[in-house]
Amino acid sequence: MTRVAIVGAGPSGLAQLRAFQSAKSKGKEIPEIVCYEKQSDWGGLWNYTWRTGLDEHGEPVHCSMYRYLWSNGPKEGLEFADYSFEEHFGKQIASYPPRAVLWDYIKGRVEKAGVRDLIRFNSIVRRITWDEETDLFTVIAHDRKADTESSETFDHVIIATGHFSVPNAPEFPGFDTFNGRILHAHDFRDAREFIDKDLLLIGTSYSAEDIGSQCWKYGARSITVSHRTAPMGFKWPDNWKEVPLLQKVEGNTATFADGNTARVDAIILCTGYQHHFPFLPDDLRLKTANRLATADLWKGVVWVHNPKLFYLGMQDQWYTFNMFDAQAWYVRDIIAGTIHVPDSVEKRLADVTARVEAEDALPDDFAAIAYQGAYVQELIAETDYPSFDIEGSDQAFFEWKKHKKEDIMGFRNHSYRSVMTGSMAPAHHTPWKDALEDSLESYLRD
Ligand code: FAD
Ligand code: NA7
Repeated sequence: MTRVAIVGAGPSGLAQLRAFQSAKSKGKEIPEIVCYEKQSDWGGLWNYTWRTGLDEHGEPVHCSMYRYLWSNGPKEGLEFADYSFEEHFGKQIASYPPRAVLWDYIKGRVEKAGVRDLIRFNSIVRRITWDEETDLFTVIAHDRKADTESSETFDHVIIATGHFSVPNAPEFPGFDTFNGRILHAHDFRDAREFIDKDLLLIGTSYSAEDIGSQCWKYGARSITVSHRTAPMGFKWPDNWKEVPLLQKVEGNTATFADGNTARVDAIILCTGYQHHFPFLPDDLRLKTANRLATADLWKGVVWVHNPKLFYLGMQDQWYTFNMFDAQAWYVRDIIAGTIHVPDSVEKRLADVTARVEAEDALPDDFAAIAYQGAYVQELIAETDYPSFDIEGSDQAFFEWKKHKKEDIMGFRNHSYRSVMTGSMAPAHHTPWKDALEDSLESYLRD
């Protein structure tokens, strides 16, 4: 029987498990599946931990999420087409759920599918190799609870280990003598640590925007955001400023490229993440920038140099959960033999080149959203994943961008219409900036 290994039980790995289970429930024969997950529970980044650095087993902590994190885009852009928010919660809910609410939703679908038994928890994959003669992969994993190592062979391997966990952490002159805390966004957990502090953030993408907003919401004295390329340019509160790139720190004084200085208590590097696959040899390891058209993946999922190896969710993301679904259903059908992969590396690479060129020609973020929406559409058109109004989802993202521009601390008070069920999300009972308590129970209260 065909054997498939899935590495990671975050949203991408879980999408793959659900894709196979969905085929099985329709009477199709599916491969034997083993999913390896290094954490003790599922949900990937959404499985929050207070820990930073090393976990209870001495392995690098995967989690990059923090307390008080609310969805940074509308839930109407990420809803599963086969499991709506209304099905899960028994009612429509507001559009920007906190982390705990989204984790609950992710779990609901796979609990219903009954796929937990396919996952080996506390099992970190240490090494994967491919043998040309047998045409098989060998997966070596370490069960950290039993403290035993296993070695098994598989016909296919699906990498779903995410790419927002291993920090890209540049150093700036003077860091080694700075009189305060320096951390990467990956290690940020609780905004209350920075109450009454003057904070310096480096970077201008989601982490800088959202960690800065969290710290502002919970009472930081001031937020200074330093950019390498361009400022974010939102209408920030009075105690928030954007400055050019940091040049050096001396004591607690930071100096920027325009010569201006600021006194800061702590520095948070919001400088992004690395695609990091320490368990893969050179011939199987993806090396790509964080972009919509990744390097070396045919249709964004098939490793061009060995089409028995797949990667899920390696793109930069506007679309998330339903894009991972589209990819998982697609990979499932390649393995089943109903979707055909071109038989030459050149043909597979030509697809990558075309995608890269198309992305490079996009004029702005709106076009980039539509580009990724079209990619999701392209994949689901070839499988039995329930089709949905992707242009309607694009629209929710367009509205979101507009609402952020209007009021960066108020965009999460808006509501959007579900393209899965057609119903409008209610307004949340408390404006985001005043909702300091954000448990699942509190968020779901009418
Ligand atoms: P992950 O969620 O990273 O899951 C990967 C899994 O692989 C983990 O469980 C990990 O333990 C496991 N793993 C890793 N290495 C190994 C190994 N060697 N062996 C075994 N298991 C391994 N998306 C949204 O849609 N909305 C948001 O609001 C949002 N906010 C975000 C905020 C932050 C701070 C970050 C970092 C990301 C956010 N995202 C958000 C994007 C996020 O990437 C996706 O939502 C989603 O978690 C990606 O799923 P994934 O399964 O691909 O990866
Ligand atoms: P991103 O989106 O990859 O952004 C990284 C940011 O870091 C970006 O603004 C970069 O600036 C900046 N950067 C990277 N290296 C440097 C150096 N050396 N100096 C200064 N600035 C630098 O990562 P995020 O963590 O914000 O977001 C990742 C995910 O987390 C995202 O999908 C969300 O869902 C949550 P640049 O523009 O390249 O000059």
